[in-house]
Amino acid sequence: MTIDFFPQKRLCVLGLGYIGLPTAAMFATHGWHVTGVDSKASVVETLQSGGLHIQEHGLRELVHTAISSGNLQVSREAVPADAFIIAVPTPFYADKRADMRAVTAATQAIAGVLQPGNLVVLESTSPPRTTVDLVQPILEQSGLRAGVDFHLAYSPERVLPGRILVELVENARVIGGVTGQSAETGRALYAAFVKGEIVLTDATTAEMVKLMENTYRDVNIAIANEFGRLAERFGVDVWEAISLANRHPRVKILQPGPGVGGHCISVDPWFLVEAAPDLAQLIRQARQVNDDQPALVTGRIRELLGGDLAGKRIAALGLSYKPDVDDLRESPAVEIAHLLSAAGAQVIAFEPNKPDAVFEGFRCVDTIETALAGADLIVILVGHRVFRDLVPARVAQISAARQVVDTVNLTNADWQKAGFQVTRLGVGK
Ligand code: SAJ
Repeated sequence: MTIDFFPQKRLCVLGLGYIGLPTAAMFATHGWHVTGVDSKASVVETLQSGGLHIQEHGLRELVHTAISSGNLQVSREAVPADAFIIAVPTPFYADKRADMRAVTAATQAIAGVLQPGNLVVLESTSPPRTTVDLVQPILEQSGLRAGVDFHLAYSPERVLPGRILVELVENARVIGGVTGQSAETGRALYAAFVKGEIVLTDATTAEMVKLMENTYRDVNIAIANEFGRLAERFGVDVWEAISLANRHPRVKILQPGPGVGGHCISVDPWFLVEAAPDLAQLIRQARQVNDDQPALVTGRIRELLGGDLAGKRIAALGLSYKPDVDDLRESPAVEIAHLLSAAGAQVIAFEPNKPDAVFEGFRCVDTIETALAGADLIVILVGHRVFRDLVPARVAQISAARQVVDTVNLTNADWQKAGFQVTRLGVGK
């Protein structure tokens, strides 16, 4: 006999960002009646009027299908449901402490409508013990007890921006319950569309798993960046050296670059540092190495331009935090543009996935031609596909600049042939 955990299949998803919206739309197209909740009026209005406030491959169609079927409704208020998913952001304060205000507010909203038998799942990346020490007590203010009257679990999202809809379905999903029954109820929820393995554990282990995954990647990128610095000192091309080292059957070095951005990998390791500063020393050091990359790139450009950036016109190609996404959060490319302009350079930036981006301190333009024309130096900050497809001879016609700084190793010998002097990050002379 199979137990019907959710007879009415009513789900309320709090937070309609890069994770919450795809998740809500996915459930809505798999038989659930979903209310998506966002505290921002602009997000709710945009979605209600058929628009989309974020870009992600395939998301527009999925959200359209979900809303037009009537299975996805959007609101500013949490509503009673069988299950709740919290997918709000957990940024950090200037001193790197986790800012849990959005999680707290979402949890309070759920506490106001919680009913016996409900399931609440926290998906937001959070410091260890958040589910049991922060979320559970707030929900229990309803008078109901976690693991007894309602189910409570933590399930980390692990999808890669750019591949969210594929990975939501295919990735293995970890569900950590405050009790075994809470975890089992979580499995019954996500089984609606998850094809990857669903693995059950306790809530704090699940939180730790998420933080370990992103920290592991951050530390590995840090060592790639440090190898880049060493390669420059020893006259080595780090990109070639990494590719050769990776022929070893047990070595898989990641790629150096202008720094680590996005809302996850550059943020999450701090949650471990904050929770145990005496223990998380390697993690803190790796964060520092990655955070120093933008200043390092800015320093290289200054050297190439004779030690003074004042009045120099620099075309900055790419602003997003990684290739082929429109997300500019915590982007090292944006930081480099700011650092260059703070040093007196006139930065003209072009981000093909967000041509209407606006920043104080430097100018953004909506065509690559406008960015290139009149530049003294071109810096490639993001390995976008469109930049890989650039024809150097054509760039040489548009721009008088003959200096190119490539932070992501996308240039090839054709750039030199077209007359450019190319400086690749991590390549020593
Ligand atoms: N980066 C490098 N070198 C590399 C790989 C990445 O410099 O070799 C940089 C990127 O350019 C970017 C940053 O790191 O600035 C992060 O990019 P990413 O593609 O590594 O990761 P995210 O932040 O887009 O997504 C990560 C993923 N986590 C892991 O791969 C362990 C994703 O699975 C998570 O769901 C996501 O964080 C999240 O939301 O936590």
